[in-house]
Amino acid sequence: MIWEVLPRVKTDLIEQLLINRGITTRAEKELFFNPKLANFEKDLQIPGIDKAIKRINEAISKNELIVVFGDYDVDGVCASAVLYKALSSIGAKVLPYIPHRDKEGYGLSKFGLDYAKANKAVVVITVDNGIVAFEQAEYAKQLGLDLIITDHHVPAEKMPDAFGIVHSTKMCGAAVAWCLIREVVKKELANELLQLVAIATICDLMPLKNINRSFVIEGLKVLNTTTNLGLLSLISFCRISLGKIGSYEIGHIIGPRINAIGRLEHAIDALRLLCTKDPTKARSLAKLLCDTNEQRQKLTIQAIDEARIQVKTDKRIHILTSPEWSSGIIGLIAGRISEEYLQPAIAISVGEVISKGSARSANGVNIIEFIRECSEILIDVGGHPGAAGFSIHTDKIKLFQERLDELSIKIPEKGEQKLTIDAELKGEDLTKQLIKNIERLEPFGFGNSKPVFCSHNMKASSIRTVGNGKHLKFKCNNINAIAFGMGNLERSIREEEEIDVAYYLDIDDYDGNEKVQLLVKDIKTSGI
Ligand SMILES: [Mn+2]
Repeated sequence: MIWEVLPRVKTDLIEQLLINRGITTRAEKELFFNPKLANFEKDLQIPGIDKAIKRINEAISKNELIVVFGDYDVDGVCASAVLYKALSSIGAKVLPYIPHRDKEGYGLSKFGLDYAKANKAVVVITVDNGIVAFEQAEYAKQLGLDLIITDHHVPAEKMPDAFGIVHSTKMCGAAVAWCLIREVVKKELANELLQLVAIATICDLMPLKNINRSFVIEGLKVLNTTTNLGLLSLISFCRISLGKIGSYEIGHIIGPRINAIGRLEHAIDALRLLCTKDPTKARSLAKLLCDTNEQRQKLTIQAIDEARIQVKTDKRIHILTSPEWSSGIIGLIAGRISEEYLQPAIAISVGEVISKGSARSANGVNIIEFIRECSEILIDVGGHPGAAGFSIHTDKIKLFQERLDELSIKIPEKGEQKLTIDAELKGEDLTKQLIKNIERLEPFGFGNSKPVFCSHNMKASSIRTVGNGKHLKFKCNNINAIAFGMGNLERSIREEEEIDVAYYLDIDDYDGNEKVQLLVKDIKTSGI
């Protein structure tokens, strides 16, 4: 692994970390450390809100049914919950609708619009989808439905012909939905709903800067004292503690469980969890989400093993297919393969007539643009520069593979894996106080990554493995260090040898006794 240490331009470490994250001016720094949503009023006022609210108020006064058309991922589910709770609170008649991932697929569909019509709805509001639903918008018109699209995905050259559009790419879908209703609901409810926006912002991998940092910080405050019965049950099932939930817990523990049910079953149960007022139901739904997540984990591990067998390492894009893979996990397969092989990857769940694909970027490729170059072969395609999804007629997969192979000469050859390091530290710098100072930059996540440091010539001692030989535990200049998944290095490091380590700084509070700990990302010794 190549260590790329960012150039040191400031003596003060915090200043340096800010520069590394693109925060350079005084104004940017101010915003970073005072991340109040009120500072982003301009971004919150998305065009189209007034017209949409007028139509919603008309629906309320005429007692018309509104269908909220969501999506099955965390953002889509949270966005649906935001709108459902908000609209219900102001007296609207609301019916939420979340499509089935396998049977209906992503986004607004004729099927869904027929469902709305059959239920005598007059207004349909999409959340986290719809910005490229051209035909569906036409169809909604034919059915006499007033369609309001709220979305944050990348639009095509033109916008669909809908009654109203509320669109911003600056935030996640749940945040766009929140912007729509924030001024028409009670202040307390608007504030309470921010916890759902925070969960969605993190899980939809919005860069945690500017307005998204504000959404997460304000939402985390609410989440850490939440009274939402579903979230409380989920939190207790996952054995995490209220008051200690940060971006890590959302991204790695809460998010995957909300997602899993939509991957394998139906995401409507995740929406039910977020909306239920019945404690018994909250518990049974939380258990269902956790059980489904375990099943999802097993399936993913197996599928990734199968995908690895198909990888040809000289390719610049990996296109992997199987009729066995559920469309709910192909995004996870593509994600893992692109990470491991440092090139973009596409995983396709092959169906009898129609197949579903999911793509993840790597090596700087704008994957949605890249795939859109073959959009005439595909049934539909949507997404972001980092991740995209599409559907394709199964008999066209071969052609699609060939075309992408041809196009892939534009992708640079993969380099050696790089580890970007924020700064070099000396052994004596590694104090609890330093870690506390760095905590001011939290929450970490996409776009504001947890700082990585390196130290040279650190004396290794007490070297041993833990977790059945999987992980390596040792001391570096007498500071505890753990290297997850590096148990195999046990024999490559000698006691008292001087090594170079790259790591995250962490506080280990085992026994209630706070100690500095290095979470090691890479080790260099004279022998490796
Ligand atoms: Mn989204």
